[in-house]
Amino acid sequence: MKKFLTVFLLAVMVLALAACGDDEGDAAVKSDGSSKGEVKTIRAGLGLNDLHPQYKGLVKFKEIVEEKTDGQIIVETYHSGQLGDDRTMTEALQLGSQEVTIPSTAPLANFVPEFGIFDFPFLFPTVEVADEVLDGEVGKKILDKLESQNLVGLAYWENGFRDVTNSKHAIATAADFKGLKLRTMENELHLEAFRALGANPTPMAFTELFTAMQQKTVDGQENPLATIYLQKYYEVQSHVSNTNHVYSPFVFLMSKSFYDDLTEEQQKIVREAAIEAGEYERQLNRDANEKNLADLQTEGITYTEVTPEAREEMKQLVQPTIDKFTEKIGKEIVKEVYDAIGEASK
Ligand code: KDG
Repeated sequence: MKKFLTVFLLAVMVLALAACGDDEGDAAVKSDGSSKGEVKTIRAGLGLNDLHPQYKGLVKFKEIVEEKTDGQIIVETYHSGQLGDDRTMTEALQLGSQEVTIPSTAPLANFVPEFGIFDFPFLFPTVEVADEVLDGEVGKKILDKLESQNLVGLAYWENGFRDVTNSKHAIATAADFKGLKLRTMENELHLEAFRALGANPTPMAFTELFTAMQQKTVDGQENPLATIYLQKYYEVQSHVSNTNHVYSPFVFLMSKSFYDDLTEEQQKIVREAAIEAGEYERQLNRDANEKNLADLQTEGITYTEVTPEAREEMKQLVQPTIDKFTEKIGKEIVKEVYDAIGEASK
């Protein structure tokens, strides 16, 4: 009986230790009782809500990764800024206290300035050209620069062409921006470009935006139509215009310390899953953007068309800002991006 008790107690201790795991992950047991090995958890956070194509893309990433790793990597998904905003989540990845986030390139330019190029107003003519350039050589070259920041860039996803909304009046030409208090992303180039258009821009985290519009701290903001509709900005904004002033990419980021700890096979799985889920997200996003202008009008928002001539005037006004940031970021890499756009546009 004593021997049985000793064996029983030892077994309980071993099981308890296995359940505690270590910092790296926990050992999991397959249904047949054999061990799956160490289980790693990815905490993935977004600023947008769970209706947005970005979140649906993240769920797709989760499904692919959990299936292909046979549950050795678990993905926990968080939306609506539950884990923080783009900047704070990117910092958490650097520290290793979060594993994945998918910010816009604009706040990421504060970590790797070259991402700022993609936020040059009126840079990409179409989404197809954007795909080709971002997924091509120069896009990859800029992703690789994240490594020095303790980050790994696995893929570009799509936020989309951004449009302006506000609660004051219709925006048809550059003159209509005059004095408008506009929230921008936390990015110097965005701030200067809107100042050049005559607006009064203020940088703010996405997570604070709805309340700022509701409390009228700002008159307006700019985001793709899918975001404007799915985040219900029509409840606090009355006008939208198709300014299409910038194509905004998302970057699928992983903490470098987490990525380095994965096996080679797992690294391949997460990389391919980020790309596959990104293709899915881009398509959903394009479908949403096409549909959501009508949805916004149904909700009572007034739509104002920006003519090509009016857009041309906006382009002229922001050109000095583009020239300034070309110098700041580096003429060579900017030229590489322009050359790639030229090639992709043929
Ligand atoms: O999940 C992404 C959002 O946090 C953010 O990037 C959305 O475009 C955005 C903005 O305006 O901040």
